[in-house]
Amino acid sequence: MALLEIPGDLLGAIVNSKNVAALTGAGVSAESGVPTFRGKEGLWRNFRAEGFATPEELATPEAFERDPKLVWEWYDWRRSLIAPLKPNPGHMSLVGFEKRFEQFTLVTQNVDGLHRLAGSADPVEMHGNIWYTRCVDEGTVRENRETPLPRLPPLCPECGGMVRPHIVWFGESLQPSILERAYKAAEEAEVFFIIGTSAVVQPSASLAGIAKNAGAIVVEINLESTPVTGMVDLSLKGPSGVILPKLLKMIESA
Ligand code: BJW
Repeated sequence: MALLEIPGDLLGAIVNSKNVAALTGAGVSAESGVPTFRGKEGLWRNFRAEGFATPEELATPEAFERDPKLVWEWYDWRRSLIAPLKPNPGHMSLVGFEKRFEQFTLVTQNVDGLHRLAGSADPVEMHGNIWYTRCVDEGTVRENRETPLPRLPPLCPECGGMVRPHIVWFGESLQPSILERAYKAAEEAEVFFIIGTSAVVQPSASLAGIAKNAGAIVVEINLESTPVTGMVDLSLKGPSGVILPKLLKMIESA
């Protein structure tokens, strides 16, 4: 296996780090078959919903208020698409990082649950999880893996009210405890990886800058350049399912 081109002093610093964090995005799950959001094959470009000017509008509380059935149809379709998919070597390598470093925090924007399925112990899921629902009236969060769902929108088994996907939509605040964990990981990391994300959605995209300002080495893994590429210490261009296993091997054998 051809190794990655990483300056020796940088590799040495990564190898000797005790506290490491990673932020992942849709690109990490792309090689498992989960569509990304942006780009020409992305969900936003290829999904059209009647009555909505742009598909992004579907991921808003206003859309759910206006047409909960339509929003749930979109999620039901995505759940059915994701259900049979398996973690790829990128997800598996991040489990390896967790074992290799004394402290490793995995922060993800992904809602597909593939990091957990791979074996990552406690990923910080910034945007929620597609396999959980939340009662609109009571706020109770429940795991629900049924695909397809027998009734859209699904109802709360306790109060009979409507449930929504346990996902953070545009304009909604992230859960404070989740945000706190993500900021802490970025502030305390000696090395911060930003992997497979277009780095345009806030507040997630700000984590790399927070880590950099706090003195971390920032390493980006992506197929292409993003708004953070100019400030990273190392940019590794390529599929994360190929780059991460190589990186893990280099770290383990250094
Ligand atoms: C590969 C690869 C391979 C491909 N290997 N790489 C400050 C400034 C401006 C706006 C805001 C701001 N603060 C907040 C906002 C508003 C908004 C926002 O950020 N908007 C921007 C788009 C402009 N943010 C919010 O509303 C957030 N809430 C919030 O901040 O509340 C407080 C507040 C509200 C309003 C104003 C101010 C403050 C909530 C954001 C929730 C985002 N939710 C979504 C949808 C969830 C729905 C669902 O999944 O069903 O989460 S948006 C969507 O984007 C999804 C993703 O998690 C997120 C990030 O996408 P990601 O992961 O980066 O995917 P892509 O597709 O964009 O990129 C894939 C990348 O992978 C590409 O770079 C490829 O090259 C790469 N790739 N294959 C490696 N094999």
